[in-house]
Amino acid sequence: MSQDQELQKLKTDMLGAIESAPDSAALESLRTQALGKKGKLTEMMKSLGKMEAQARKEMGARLNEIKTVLAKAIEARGRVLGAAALNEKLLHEHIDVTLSVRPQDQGRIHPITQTTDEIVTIFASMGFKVAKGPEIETDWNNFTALNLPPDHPARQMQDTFYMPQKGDEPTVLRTHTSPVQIRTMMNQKPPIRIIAPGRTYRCDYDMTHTPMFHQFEGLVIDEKTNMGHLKGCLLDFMRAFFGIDDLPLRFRPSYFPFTEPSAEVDIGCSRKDGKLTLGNHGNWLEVAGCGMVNAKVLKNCGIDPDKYQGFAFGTGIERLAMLKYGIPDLRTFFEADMRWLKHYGFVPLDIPNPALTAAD
Ligand code: 2U9
Repeated sequence: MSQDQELQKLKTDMLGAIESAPDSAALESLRTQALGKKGKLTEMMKSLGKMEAQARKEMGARLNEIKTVLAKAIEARGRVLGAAALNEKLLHEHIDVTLSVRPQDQGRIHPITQTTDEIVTIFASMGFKVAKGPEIETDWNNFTALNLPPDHPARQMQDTFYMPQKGDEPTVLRTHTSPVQIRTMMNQKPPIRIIAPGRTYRCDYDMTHTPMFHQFEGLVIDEKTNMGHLKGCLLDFMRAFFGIDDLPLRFRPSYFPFTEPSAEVDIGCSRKDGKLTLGNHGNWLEVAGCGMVNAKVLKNCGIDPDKYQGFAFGTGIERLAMLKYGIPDLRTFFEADMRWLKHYGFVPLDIPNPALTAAD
């Protein structure tokens, strides 16, 4: 048999086998035989190098033509087999819509997850985006950029978990989510409107502090953003989150290195017989801190403070969850006690989420 006849036979045989391949496994094996690295055609391609120029050109073209024909045939057969397999599946599979739902007592949504979802939902409805960042941060992102001076108490070993050096720079477990805003300002141009929820770490453990806790902070930067916008934003949020339409909110002057001016945020409450009730009842409860972003912080992040200004705020997620859902002890959040989770956790799919309706 001449080489040409041999090639013709190979093509005819392979085409026949491909067209009658009974299933996709058989087709795959034919693909390897025909086109794979150890396949017949590849082998023949390898021997082209030893041929004379003219013969190599002719043989190369012929082999390529056969390769294309076989690849097309494999693809066509694949489509036919795929459609047949799907038809077969549709014929024999069916969904029993009368089946009852899976038992709902297997697992709970942790109150921190639920509360974070509620917070994000409300801020999303106000046009905020969620921003995230690493929990191991550089000393610069966590402290220096935020105008926290080297001798600030927050920087001391007994307050912050220091991590091994990264090159020249010390790293820390972030003590707040503020570095997320630093990163955002360094990488994006205003207008900026973000919230940053996440885990934060401080060397602390008692009735009201755990070494790991959750915060969310917000940041808005634009040309004319002012403190009135900040107060309106927090008022709308607190009312939506707690589901209390006339919940009062007030600012008390305060000091933070990263904001100027700064304020503590209080909401209305009553403390009758030692019982705390939120609402318009004449008493006040501190729930957050806030202020206009310090011009020095804007400058540190490459934003021109003569053109842009904005506000920031921060609060603890556990604190908001405890107030909203009547959870008395912070430490129980992280004890992984199934009885606690069954009591305070949320059933997946069953979404008793006032934030969803209050924010509409
Ligand atoms: C940038 C600029 C300013 C975020 C702010 C607070 C005030 C605040 C605490 C509340 C309770 C943290 O969980 S807590 O201990 N936070 O009082 N946070 S202003 O200000 C920023 C953040 C980032 C770049």
